[in-house]
Amino acid sequence: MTFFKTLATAAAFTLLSVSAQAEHIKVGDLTVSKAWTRATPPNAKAGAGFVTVTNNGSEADRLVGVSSAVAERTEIHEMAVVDGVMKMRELETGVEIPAGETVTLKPGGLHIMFMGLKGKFIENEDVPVTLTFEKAGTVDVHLAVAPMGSKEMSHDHGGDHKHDDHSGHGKN
Ligand SMILES: [Cu+2]
Repeated sequence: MTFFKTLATAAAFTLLSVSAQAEHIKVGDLTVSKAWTRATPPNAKAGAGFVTVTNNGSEADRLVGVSSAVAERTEIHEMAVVDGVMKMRELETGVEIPAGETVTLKPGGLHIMFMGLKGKFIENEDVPVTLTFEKAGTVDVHLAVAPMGSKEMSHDHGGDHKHDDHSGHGKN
């Protein structure tokens, strides 16, 4: 009995560590990959998460919601430079995933916004989130936590962001 228990535990553990590195999750016609976030500094109130979604189907879908137990609120945001200033806003109707295309959430663009963080994001750990798509439904993914500041983006909420070119600390 103990032997089988140990085996099962080992198998579960292996699955977890593999998923953190290269998770490709299928839901309906969609594939979710490159799910990641960044370690947060102490007392951070907000964080951003990123995923890549490929639509292998013949109809457009939409990422309409994200939820996670790690934050009080989770929204879908867009960042854009307006008059030389980085601003972000909530996309209330979500993000369209056109048929046959791939949409990438990444620093400086579309992102998942965690607000009211309940704890730190720790490097090499996973942050569980549930994505909701209009047609494909819901899917659980784990965001792999990259080092703090991977691809610099200051992300304090509420204010405007000045665009910062001083991101040259060699990571990424
Ligand atoms: Cu945001």
